[in-house]
Amino acid sequence: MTRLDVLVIGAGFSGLYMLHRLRESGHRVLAVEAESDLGGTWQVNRYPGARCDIESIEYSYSFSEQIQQDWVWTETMAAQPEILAYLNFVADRLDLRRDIVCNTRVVEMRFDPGAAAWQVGTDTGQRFTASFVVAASGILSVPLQPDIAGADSFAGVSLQTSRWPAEGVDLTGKRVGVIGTGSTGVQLIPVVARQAAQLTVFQRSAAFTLPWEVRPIDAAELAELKADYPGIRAAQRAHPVGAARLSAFSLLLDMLAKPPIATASREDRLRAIDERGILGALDWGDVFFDIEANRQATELYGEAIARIVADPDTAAALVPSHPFGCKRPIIDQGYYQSFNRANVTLVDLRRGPITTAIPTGIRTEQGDFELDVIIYATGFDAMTGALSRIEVVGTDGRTLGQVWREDGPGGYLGLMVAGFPNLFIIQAPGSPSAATNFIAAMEQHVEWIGDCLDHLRAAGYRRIEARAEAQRDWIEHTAALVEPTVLAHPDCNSWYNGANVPGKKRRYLAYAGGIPEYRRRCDEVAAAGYTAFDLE
Ligand code: NA7
Repeated sequence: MTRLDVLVIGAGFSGLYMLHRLRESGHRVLAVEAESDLGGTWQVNRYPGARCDIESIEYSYSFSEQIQQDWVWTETMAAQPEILAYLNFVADRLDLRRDIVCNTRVVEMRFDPGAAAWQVGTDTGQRFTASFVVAASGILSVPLQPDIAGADSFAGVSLQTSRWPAEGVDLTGKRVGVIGTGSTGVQLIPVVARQAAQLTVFQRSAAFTLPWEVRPIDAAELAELKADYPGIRAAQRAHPVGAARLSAFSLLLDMLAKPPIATASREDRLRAIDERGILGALDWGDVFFDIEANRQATELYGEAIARIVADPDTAAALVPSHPFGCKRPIIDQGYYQSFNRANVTLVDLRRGPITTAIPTGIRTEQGDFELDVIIYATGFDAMTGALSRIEVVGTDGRTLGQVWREDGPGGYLGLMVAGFPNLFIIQAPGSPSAATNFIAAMEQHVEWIGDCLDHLRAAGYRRIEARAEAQRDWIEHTAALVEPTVLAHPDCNSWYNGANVPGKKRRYLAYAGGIPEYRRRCDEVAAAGYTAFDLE
């Protein structure tokens, strides 16, 4: 049994910074990591084309001037290998590895009220007693098993994007099927199209994508950026989505200030797509609040796709049927162009779904498709998935998974859940997390939790717990923020509101009020001595 002040679950972006922050202020802390190495999301999502959709200069730690000056980004939006290399660089620079236990998965946690501590069990048999636990287990870390009958009967190779083999996979000469056209599928498809002999894309929901060039950063530009880091970080900190430069979110937010489509003439609309292609189709101020405006923008989007995709049936099938803005728009690199290749076929599952996997491929109501490889890009049990798979037993005997299943996903400030004292969750439901630059939101969480734990130690408190009433108010407040937007539309089904997981209670999972406002509210609670929580 190892006795700790704080146990951190996970050694991805959040866990690494949490470990560092707590070690700096003298807490006895260890991080346990289920994978064989650190990196979290960027360790396991090694699929071809994996890349961040936020500029690296902002999708990176801001807490160390030395690290941001010393690290060299080579592209505007880094690909997975570069981000993983960056995390390894940070871990080495801060000497974090000595306090990370890899290949160890937390499987159970029980709160012992007498000791005011968590008893933690792992799959290796190693046990910990920790006064506090910080779950940095990731918001998109549990891949969803697709509900396709007979999946195991497929005789070829089955791959999951978020568990891609570290040694890579050669798809040359192969007949490949990709299931899923979310962010992952849209990144993967153009790359696989260039490699495979044949690519069949199985699309259940078409995606809105915003084409954007990812380009190399040369030494001169990087030097300029580095000289301006104070300005870049200040702008980022003041920005609602924590990314003032280009990102899928900032594109969306910038649209709010644009003229409405509802009153735009046919000429204005056509000019928009003449000049800016599919970006121009969506760039209107009213699409986020007015469903009819949204429908008109989608129609224009369809026209813009038809200018890129040569086959009219394929072009029509690529037009989404859900409102724009209710899923994270995807930054794409030649996605639509891929469908002009002779070796790429789109199967629109709205015309007839997959019925089963068969030894030779995929059977749909439209016919059979012979494949050597099936790639599942079918998403995640987001936000609540990782902790629901650990038996986290709280004070009323229910597990956290059970509480979220029965009462709906939630937490006070998106940081703690009533009934689970001394457990902090980085990016719990109700935190800005998924609606923002994850790294900016995560840094705020780590710093707030670090300050809170320092305070509890200094003031002699051994137990902190969210109050049920405060949590209820917070959940109502977060729901009210999205009520007037397309995010609340019944056709908005995605991991953002749990609709992608059968049985998950539907609730928008992120805080949509922006990081600065969120920070202000969290700081207010801290300045008042954390008395919004029950302290003992
Ligand atoms: P997403 O965005 O949840 O996308 C998953 C895709 O997989 C989506 O197109 C789903 O269609 C599709 N899907 C899921 N199950 C099936 C089955 N059974 N049959 C056919 N198609 C299916 O996950 P991503 O990994 O792409 O992106 C997650 C986040 O990672 C992203 O938002 C970024 O923040 C980074 P559906 O829409 O459910 O009809």
